[in-house]
Formats: sequence, C-alpha cells, structure tokens
Amino acid sequence: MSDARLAVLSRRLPDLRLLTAAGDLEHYGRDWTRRWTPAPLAIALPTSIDEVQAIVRWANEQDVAIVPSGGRTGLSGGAVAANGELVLSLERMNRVLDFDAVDRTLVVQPGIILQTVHEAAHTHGLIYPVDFAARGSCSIGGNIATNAGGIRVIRYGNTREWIVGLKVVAGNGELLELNRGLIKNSSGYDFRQLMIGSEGTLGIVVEATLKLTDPPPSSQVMLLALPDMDALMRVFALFRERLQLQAFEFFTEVALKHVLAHGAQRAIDGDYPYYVVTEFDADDEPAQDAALAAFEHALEQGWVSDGVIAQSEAQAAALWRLREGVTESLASRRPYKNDVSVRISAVPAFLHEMQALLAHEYPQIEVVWFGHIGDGNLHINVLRPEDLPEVAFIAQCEHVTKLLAETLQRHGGSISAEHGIGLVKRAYLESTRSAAEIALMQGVRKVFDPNGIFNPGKLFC
Ligand code: 2HG
Ligand code: ZN
Repeated sequence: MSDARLAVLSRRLPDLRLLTAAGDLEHYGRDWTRRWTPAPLAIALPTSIDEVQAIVRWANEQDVAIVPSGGRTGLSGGAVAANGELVLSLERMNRVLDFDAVDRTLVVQPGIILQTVHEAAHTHGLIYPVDFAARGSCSIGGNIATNAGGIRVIRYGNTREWIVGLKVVAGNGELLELNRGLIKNSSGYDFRQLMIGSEGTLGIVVEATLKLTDPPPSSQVMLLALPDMDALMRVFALFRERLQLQAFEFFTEVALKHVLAHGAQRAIDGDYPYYVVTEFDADDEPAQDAALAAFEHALEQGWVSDGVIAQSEAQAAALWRLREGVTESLASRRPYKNDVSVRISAVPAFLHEMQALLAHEYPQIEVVWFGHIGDGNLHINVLRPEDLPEVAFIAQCEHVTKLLAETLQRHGGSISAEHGIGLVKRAYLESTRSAAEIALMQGVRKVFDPNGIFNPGKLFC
C-alpha cells in the first residue's frame, strides 16, 4: 500500500480486502446520480462486525472520512465518495443470519440485496413488503439509510415500519444493539428509528432484524388512462374507498413514450396525458366485481378514458413495467431529479401550482413526471437538451428546485420524499426542516460521530 494510512489498516487487518485500482475507485465511488467524479482513497470490503469496528477506529485515528456503501442505487449522492474518503462497502456482508418463525423476523447482514430478502421471506411463506424497481441491486443497508419507500407504501408504509432491530457501529467504533427485535419497548429514546433515514451520518448498520408479514390476498393489476390531472386524485379517492389497494402509481404520456422506446409494449391504444397502474386485493368474485364497478363509475364520470385489467401474471408484469421502467428508460440521459411529497389532501392544489411552475421555468425542456401519487409522492425527472451545457442545465434546475422548495413549503411538503437529501438536496433542507430542527440534527450527529468521519458533506451543507 503506497498510502501510509492504508498500510496501517492493512497491517492491522491483514485479511481485509482493500481495493485501490482506478476502476474500483470509479465503480465504488459513485451512485446512480453520475454527477460527481469519484475520487475515494480506497475501498474496504469487510466481512465481519469486528472488521467494521476496527476500520472505524482506524478512521478516527487517521482522520479519514468513511462513506458507507451498499448497492449505490441512490439518487441523491448519499453514497458518492469524491473527496479521498474510504468507501466502506458492505457487499460482502450479505447473508441471511437467522429466521424466527415465532417472532416472524429475518436477521440479515446489511449488504443483502432487497430481492434476496424477498426470496428468503417467501421460502418461509411470508413477505418483506417494502418493494421498488431497484430491488435487484439495492441493499437493505441502503434502504435503511434512506428509509426507502417504493410502490407498496400505500399498504405497508416505509422501511421504518419493518425494522425491529439494528446493530450499528457508532462513530467511536462501539457496537450498539438497538431494540433487539422487540415489538414493545418503551424505555426511552428509540435510537433504531434515529438511525433509519440518517443517510450514513450517525453510524454503520452491520445487522438488521426485519419484521415479516403474511402475503396479501391474490390481486389484480389495472392500467387506467386518464383525461386530465384533476382526474388522478378523484380516481384515487374512489378506488381507495371501494378497494383494498396494494399500490396506486401514476405516470404521464411523456414517461410512457420513454418506456415504450426502451422496449415496453403499449397496453392501451391512443394518447392520454396521464396513466395509473393500480394493484388491489381481488381474491374473490365480490372484490373483482367491486373493481369493475369502480372502473365503470370512473368511466361514467369522465375521470377515466380507458383501462385494462391484466389477465395473467405476465400481463400484470407488463403493466407494471410501464411504471417501473421509467427510471431505467431515462438513465442514459442522466436526468436532474426531484422527489417531493405533500399530504394526500394537498396533492390537487400542489399539482396545479407545480405544473404551472414547471411549464413556466422549463419552457424548452422535457420534464417527466411519475410516482407514488397515492402517498402524495411525485418524481420529477428533468431531461437536459443536447445543446445545453451540463453546468448551465444544473444551474437552471437548481434555480427551479429553489422555487419548487418554496411551493412545497407553502403546502407543508418535503423536498425529499424517499430518496434522501445526500449531496443533491442539502441546499434545500431548510424548506422542509426548521432551523431549530437542523441545529438539533447537527447536535445529534456530534453525539454519535464526534469526529465527523461518517459521510461528511451529506445531508448538511
Ligand atoms: C421510483 O419510484 C424510484 O421509480 C425512482 O423512486 C424515481 O427515478 C426516479 O426519479
Ligand atoms: Zn419512487
């Protein structure tokens, strides 16, 4: 090791895998944002909690910052290492450690991929219900770091609802065992919940106990074409009242165009401005009849222009692809992303203001909307025109994000619904959190990580 600090680490942990090749630094130094140039010092791939603790102690002694790293599918720059940090990748700590049928819990290491968790739960006849498009590559540690949401939040809530225990290495290298799988534990501050959503700034999750649940009843998937924006929340209110929803997602015709160009099949002929993919319990005839009746009512009211119900699992997957494929279909364009939320009741008024704002501020720029409208969570992907230099594009998007943040503030919303603040949104944190809250957050950070070695520069400016 040419770097003296790394030489100390290697001597102390001779079995630790440390990578310093240019390709590895590039690979592990970035996430899906692709905006920053990766420049980590090295990549450490520990295989045990002891190794993680030793790395954290070494980082304190040597004054090296640590960027905790999972699947790096994040969209806010939370796992970017662009300033000589040590990337602490948890990808080799990726096993299921235990299943308890009585507690209905699964104990896992943080580097396990979400889909592997789903499969493990399935083998026990249960589900881990947090789910989203990056399931095949994101890790549970990253999900915990951002309190990931996804497409089933409407039914099951965010990651935070499903974590009943965490083992965390704090900034001084100490191992904390938080909540230990308890359902009831009224014994003071819940540090487990504090860790969830802390974006790697308070500690490193080295083990998680996940709560599992029964699979939902068999379901149906429906695609709806809508004539205008106001219809979105009307159809949502109707469907939520009459059906047991598992998901209620929307996307625009602009989003659809990109997914189709990326290989998906059109399921409804004609051009409509808005689409909804919804999944609901349909295990018996009354439930199926209720769905049809809701659809017909929406049609009569003019809230829905057309629709299709999947007749097979393959068709259901094809309908889901129209929504879940949006991010991937845009990835090569490296969109500027907003991920905002308001209370469900505030969605209609917010949508109108937002639409006017975006139309005014991005007259020549393609803007793609989609998201978890049933949770009040909207994704906005802004596409850079080829003739606009990246720097000017980002400056324009940041200006619009400031205006969007002001709009959100007026509607009591959040500048980050489910992707975290990371590097991308830290300048707008004050629009969602008060100065008093931010000061307290910084104080909390000092308590858990006195030397500020965990993910510096993320979350706060
Ligand atoms: C989704 O809902 C993800 O598909 C990604 O949260 C959103 O790419 C995005 O902006
Ligand atoms: Zn999302």
